Amino acid sequence: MQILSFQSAVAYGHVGNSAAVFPLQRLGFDVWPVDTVQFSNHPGHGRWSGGVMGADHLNDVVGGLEDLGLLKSCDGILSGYLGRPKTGDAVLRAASEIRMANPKALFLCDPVMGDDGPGLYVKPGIPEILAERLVPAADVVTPNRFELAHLTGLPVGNLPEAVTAARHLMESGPAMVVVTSLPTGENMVACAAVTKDGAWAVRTPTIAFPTPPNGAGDVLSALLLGHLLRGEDLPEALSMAVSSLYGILAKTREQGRRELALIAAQDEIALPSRFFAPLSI
Ligand code: PXL
Repeated sequence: MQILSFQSAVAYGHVGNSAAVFPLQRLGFDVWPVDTVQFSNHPGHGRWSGGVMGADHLNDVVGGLEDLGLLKSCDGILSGYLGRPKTGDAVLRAASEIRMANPKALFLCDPVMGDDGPGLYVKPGIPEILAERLVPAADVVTPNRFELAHLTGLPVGNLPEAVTAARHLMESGPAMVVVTSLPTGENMVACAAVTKDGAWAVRTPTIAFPTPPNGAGDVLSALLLGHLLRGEDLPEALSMAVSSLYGILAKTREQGRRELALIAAQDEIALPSRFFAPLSI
């Protein structure tokens, strides 16, 4: 199975495509990364260099895949950090081409725009293109708590509020919403999965870091798409993705790393050592 992935790339560390590609490969997928930016490292390190890819360049790359007739053979499309609003056009063009050839292809859009703490961290215009065009076109969206509140204008402080806001977001198009980074009680964090048929939560202990690694959300959305494409239902797919991510974070903490220990923890991707089950909520 083949997945086209539009995300950032960093030379050092693991965010965007540099966080998503390897886990999907480890699950057995062929991944075609289209890099929306190329940075030296994640901006969270304080300094970085590199730049954002132009819309013409991205359209050119997508056009090259189209010319060879390759998009027809994609089973999934993943989008994350966009870099600039126009990047959304290249993603939508590829998604509609893939869908025409393969109506069963899944489009997972991670509406990357901000988080608690930093607030909105993307260029002006990106939240709008995500809300108005990419989220409505996607089958699955994976906002964090902050992003869901921003997209819906609703409070998202706990699981019931997350389910209500997710159902509101589903009215714009996506059939599945996964909300990440929900605080639930003492030293626990939850993800919620919502469809029209039900809602589930997967809870894990919080792992405390001196400086939390970036890219955990990018690994989660990649693994979620991978498990959905393997044919798992949403709650099972989320449970596997969260369990693998927990194993990766635990290894990262154990090794005292600032960047995700993706390679060292690769067996957690294939078979998580601790399994967190989905509970109906
Ligand atoms: O993890 C999301 C992400 C991906 N890529 C880049 C980022 C961020 C979040 O800040 O800056 C370049």
